[in-house]
Amino acid sequence: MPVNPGIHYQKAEEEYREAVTIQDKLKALKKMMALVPKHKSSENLQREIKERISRYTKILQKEKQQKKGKKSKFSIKKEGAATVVIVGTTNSGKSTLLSKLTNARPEIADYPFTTKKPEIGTMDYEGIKIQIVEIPAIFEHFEASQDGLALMSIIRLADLVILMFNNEEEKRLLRKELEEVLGEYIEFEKVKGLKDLIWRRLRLIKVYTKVPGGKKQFPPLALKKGDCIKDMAEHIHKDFIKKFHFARVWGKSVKHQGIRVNLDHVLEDNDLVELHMK
Ligand SMILES: Nc1nc2c(ncn2[C@@H]2O[C@H](COP(=O)(O)OP(=O)(O)OP(=O)(O)O)[C@@H](O)[C@H]2O)c(=O)[nH]1
Ligand SMILES: [Mg+2]
Repeated sequence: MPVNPGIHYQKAEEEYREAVTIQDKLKALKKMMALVPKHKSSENLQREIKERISRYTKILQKEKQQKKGKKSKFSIKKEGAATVVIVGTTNSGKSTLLSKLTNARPEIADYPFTTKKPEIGTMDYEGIKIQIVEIPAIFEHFEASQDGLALMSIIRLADLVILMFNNEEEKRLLRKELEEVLGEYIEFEKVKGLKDLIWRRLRLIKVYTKVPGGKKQFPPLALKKGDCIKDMAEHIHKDFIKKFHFARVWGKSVKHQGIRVNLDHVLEDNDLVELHMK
């Protein structure tokens, strides 16, 4: 069946072609999206419109950010195997925790709102680097505050959030303020083994490699749970798959230690992989 989008659609398309500003282009595209027939033969067209909408929306957002100067102010370059963000109310011990987990030395003081910008540190977990970021304290109507949006977007991009608060009321405040951006999170408790908990909740595994006759390499590689040897490829070398012959694996993922496996073998935490290349 040919795509027969109708007169209103055609008008919207004309508007789109004639639009000069990005705002007008987006407006017309959204009209086109609403008017395009939603059947199978127009799937390509629908996809094309969607892609254009997303492209123009991104440009617009970028422009807005640049105008407000927010991007340069707080954008954080993700580094390491994952990014964990410490978020909480004031004086809940965020900076204290950051300085315990990482090499960062943020100011720690008993007056409120000591931390005024994101503080960044690196946690070493058995050779794997994990980025940890402390966000300035959350308060009521946070998103509408001066740096609210920029800081919220850092929280949104986190692989894991550690929530810190002094009492139940503050916990409720955090839940409410962060509703839109909170993905994976843990509530901080003074427990030993926080580093291990972070590692487990990030759902990462560390895998050691060696060459035949060689020693176990350090540091290990950080992979996602469920990753196989093929997924290791991008962490090692782009020619890896082409040159791969077979591997031998020691660890939890194999019944028989040192057994030969192929690219699709799924790895587990602490596995040792001996790579045999062509
Ligand atoms: N008693 C006690 N005091 C703590 C603990 N953790 C932090 N403090 C104290 O609480 C105060 C605030 O600690 P920070 O680590 O600066 O807290 P924060 O959440 O970063 O605070 P802001 O950046 O100001 O929002 C300091 O005086 C710390 O010494 C703790 O576990 N026990
Ligand atoms: Mg602080």
